[in-house]
Amino acid sequence: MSKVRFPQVRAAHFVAGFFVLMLIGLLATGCIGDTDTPQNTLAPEGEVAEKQRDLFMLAMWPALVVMILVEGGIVFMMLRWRRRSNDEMPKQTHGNTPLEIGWTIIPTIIIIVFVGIPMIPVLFELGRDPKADAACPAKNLRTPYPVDVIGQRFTWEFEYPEILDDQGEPVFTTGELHIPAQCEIALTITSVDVNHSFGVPRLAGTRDAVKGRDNVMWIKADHPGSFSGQCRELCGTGHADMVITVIAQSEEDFDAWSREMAAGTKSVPDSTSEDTVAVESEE
Ligand SMILES: [Cu+2]
Repeated sequence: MSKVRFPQVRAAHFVAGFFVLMLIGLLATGCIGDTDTPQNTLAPEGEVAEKQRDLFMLAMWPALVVMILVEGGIVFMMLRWRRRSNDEMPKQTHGNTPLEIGWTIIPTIIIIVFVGIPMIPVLFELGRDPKADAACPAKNLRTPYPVDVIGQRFTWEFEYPEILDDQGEPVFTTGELHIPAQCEIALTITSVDVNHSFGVPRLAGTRDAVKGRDNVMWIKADHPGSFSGQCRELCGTGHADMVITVIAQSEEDFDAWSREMAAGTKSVPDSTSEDTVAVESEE
């Protein structure tokens, strides 16, 4: 009887396998590395995002090799030693201590040496406090250039302690963060209501905005341009509207913008609404 059913079972397996492969293919299209998408983490344009991308690659390539070896081994063994029609029961074995110790210790050593140890200095560099930046081309600016980031339902407000208006108060923008390009920026991130998360993928990973807490992170844009981001912590009905546009400006442009803001001749919030795809340079 099983001989009659066998081809049908096989066909069903083939169809199921085919659909699983199609589904994986469909899902994989979401990973297409189109570098023109504005929030592509894998196309960094700032030092922090570059280091984070490198960390990701450092973990991903060994993981890919392991996956191919393990999955390849499983498929090979399934095919090589599958049950053929009327095979007798094969010899039964239970455990192999030297093998098990070997495949526990060797991969652990490989991961510690090739992934763990190289990651440690990068993690400390990413997590360090913002520091003065001798490479910043705008010599008249204090570095790290400080900006306070305040998340609130459903906008981002950016306060510039270095730019004071005629009342001596720091100026602010909403939705748009202006920074000098190629200079280290010290962001102090907080919230006035629920938790939010500040994230501009081409410049850096995310940092939570939590009421009553100041979370500090440093960012640096490689060149003048516009970089898009958004709140990455579901914070309510207007969450999707909490977009961020970072405008990195050349020394002269940032200086001119700062003076306009201080003089109150620049409308607040800033009205620039060009596309937020990162551009090579914006003069
Ligand atoms: Cu939010």
